[in-house]
Order: sequence, then C-alpha cells, then structure tokens
Amino acid sequence: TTISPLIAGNWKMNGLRASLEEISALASLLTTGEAPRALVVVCPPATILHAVASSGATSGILAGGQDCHPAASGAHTGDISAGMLADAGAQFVIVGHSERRTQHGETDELVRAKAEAAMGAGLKPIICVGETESERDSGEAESVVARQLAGSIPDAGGQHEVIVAYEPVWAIGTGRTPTNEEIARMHASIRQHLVERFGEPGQTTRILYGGSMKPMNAREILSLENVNGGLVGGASLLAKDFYTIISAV
Ligand code: G2H
Repeated sequence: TTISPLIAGNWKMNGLRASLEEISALASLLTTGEAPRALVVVCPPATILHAVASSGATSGILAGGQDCHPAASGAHTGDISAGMLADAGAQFVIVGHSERRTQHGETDELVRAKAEAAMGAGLKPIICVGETESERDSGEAESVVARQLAGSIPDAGGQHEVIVAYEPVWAIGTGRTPTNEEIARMHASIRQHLVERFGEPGQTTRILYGGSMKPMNAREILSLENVNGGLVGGASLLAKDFYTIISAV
C-alpha cells in the first residue's frame, strides 16, 4: 500500500498578518518548482487561519487549526470549535499536541473528544502522541504511546480519516531527534496498533514524525518505513526551510 505523504507546519503561537508573506513565498516556491509529492498543510494561529486558507488555496496549501473545543458551540469564552475552524477554511486540526497536554492539562479522554468534534465538523484530526525523556529512559516509550493511542483516537478512526503524529516530547524544539532506528521502531509499533484496532484502514493511516524536523534531517527521517510525513514546528516558519522539507519527500 502506498500512502501519499503529508507535511504539516505547526506555527504554534507565532505569526501575525505579516507572516502571510511567508505563505506567498511558499506558494511561489510550490508553483514554480517541481510539483511536491506531499500534501502541504499549514496550521497558523487562528487569527490568520482564514487568510492563510484563502491565500494558499490556488497553490495547493491546505490550512489547519492547532486545537479545537470538544463542543460545537456554547459558553466557552476564548475557545474555538471545530466547525468554526472549518468555516474559516481549515481541513485539518491538530489535537493533543504535547504543549496542550502539559500546559493545559489535556487528557487522552479530552483529546479523543476533540478528535470526535473535529470529525463531526468534517475536519481531519492530526492526533499527537509521544513519550517524555524519562519515560524513554525507563524503557516505557512504546507502552506510553500505545496507551495514548488507545485513549486519544476515536473508535470512528477506522471509518473517518485520522492522522497520527508521533512527537517525542524531548525532541520538540530542542534540536534533538531519536535515532532512525528508534523512529522506525516506534512507527512500526504505531502501525501495528492501528492495524490491530482498525484493520484495513489502519494500513493506510498516515503516521507523521514531529520533533525538530529540519531541512538537514528531513530526507533521512522521511525515508524511514511507516513515516508518512512530518509535523514541523520551528522550521515551518520560514518558507524556504519549509519548502526544503516538503521537497525532501
Ligand atoms: C513538535 C514540532 C511541531 P518543532 O512540536 O509540532 O515542533 O519542529 O519546533 O520541534
């Protein structure tokens, strides 16, 4: 089975309207160079999501949110629903990023509810999982990730497209990455989990790697078995770097 790769940029809390220049720059790189093999997604802050979705559309840049509330609407000051993201032009939404899990105390149960809300609004959830450094050191990385997968992916994950992002917490924004063997082993274990739980659809669910993916290491990581793309933070902020990663697939 071949899975078309996907490269998603996670801008986190970076990016003002001026950053739309990076979208224009990325758009021209994408349209002047060889057509990319990967689907290209940018997840900017919600304040510029609509602008990114509009300006990226003609060059094939898809837009995504970085989080959503599990409810469709209501008295939730400051929150954004999946339907609102879709209304602004998003086709994807990141849920359960480790920064949400740690800074906002998000549990697997909440992440699952958010992923369900995303599906309900017609968005494809990018569900993040990953172990901390101490969990890896104590040999628990695979069991922690298995527990997160079991708790965070909705049962509808077999009928509705979901994307899994493996992001070891200790590799996020640190410039450190696991070895190729460690990445391949974890992705194989995630694949096995998906196939055991969902059968056939689990064979084609995209599993992205995230955590300090850079122009320098992208080609190697993206060539590993069961690595079906990347979730890129820091290196997605500059069009030139992000394009290098997109072109590495
Ligand atoms: C991991 C990643 C993107 P960075 O969080 O989600 O960020 O590439 O900066 O490590």
